[in-house]
Amino acid sequence: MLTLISFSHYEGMMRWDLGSIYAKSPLIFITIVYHPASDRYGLDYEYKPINLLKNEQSDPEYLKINPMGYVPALVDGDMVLADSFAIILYLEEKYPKHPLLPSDLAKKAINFQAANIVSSSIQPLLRLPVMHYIGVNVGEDAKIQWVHKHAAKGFAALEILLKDHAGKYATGDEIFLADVFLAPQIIGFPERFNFDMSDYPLLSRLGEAYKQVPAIQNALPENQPDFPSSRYHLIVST
Ligand SMILES: N[C@@H](CCC(=O)N[C@@H](CS)C(=O)NCC(=O)O)C(=O)O
Repeated sequence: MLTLISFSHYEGMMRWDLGSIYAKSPLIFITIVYHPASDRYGLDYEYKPINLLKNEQSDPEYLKINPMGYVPALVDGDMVLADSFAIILYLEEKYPKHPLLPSDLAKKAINFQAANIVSSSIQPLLRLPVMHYIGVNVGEDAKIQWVHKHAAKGFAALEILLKDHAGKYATGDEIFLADVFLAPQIIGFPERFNFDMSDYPLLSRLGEAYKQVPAIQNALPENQPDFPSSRYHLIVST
């Protein structure tokens, strides 16, 4: 049995409801790929939420799993692995039945590049500690400007990169690695951050296509076991 350790949706969504800026977790990268309800990528796993707002990622027990103190992490028997990219590539080789990387070398390279734009050049800049630092040292208003600036830069690069490769999805008519990283970055982002997507027609179209994919629907925060049943209760309880 695989154990996936990732952030608690309960706390993550609580912050969104309260209007704070919160970047969507790489957790969703993994759940999209390996959600048990997904026909294509289904793998059974146990899910252990980590409460980031209670700083559980810095708990000494968790630091034994990932000394970086980030989620997600994966435990597979004796194998302990952290970082979405490493986890996905590990599972890709261990369970090659439904590959997320195309065999065509050029297409594979585009997938790596697009996934890396999200995981290295967008997501880390929108992380909770970065937002916290900006809020404290620059000002609350600067957070949204920061998010817009760095999302716009990454989104513009993705539009150019994918324009000659996209089909129904980022690099053709099948879901590949690039889509697994793009979906969580695009879905919900414009609403959450009041971000105008009109300069990014390709990404907008991909976002709509992703929302129709059952595995992606299953991976949305509201479909996770720790998502609160009542947002009202959630807000009051804070
Ligand atoms: N490169 C890592 C980044 C992981 C990451 O940024 N995780 C965030 C959640 S979105 C986290 O654990 N934040 C806790 C913290 O910053 O203290 C990956 O892709 O897995």
